[in-house]
Amino acid sequence: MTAKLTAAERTAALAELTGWTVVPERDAIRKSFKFGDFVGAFGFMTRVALLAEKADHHPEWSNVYNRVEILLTTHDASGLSARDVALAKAIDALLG
Ligand code: HBI
Repeated sequence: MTAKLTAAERTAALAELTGWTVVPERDAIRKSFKFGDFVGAFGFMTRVALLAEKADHHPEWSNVYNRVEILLTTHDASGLSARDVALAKAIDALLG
């Protein structure tokens, strides 16, 4: 069972992330990405999918042409956990 982050832990975690915003009604974090075209967006999604599978932790996400919206929360914990923060960091690392 993954534990939800406390308010202090969440604040500290968000300080280490760039561009991720809290979605209070979901106890989640969300970030939007924009690419040159659909292929760039889908290639990014492919790489994120491999990260997610390796982490056994999966995003809630959407794609419209060159844009990708990613929301991270932990279903097992009904809220934000360290797994979400770790995946967010790994996703950001894909873009350098
Ligand atoms: N992804 N976001 C998210 N939250 C989860 O709780 C979760 C997951 N991916 C897989 C997973 N849990 C595992 O527990 C599976 O065995 C269900």
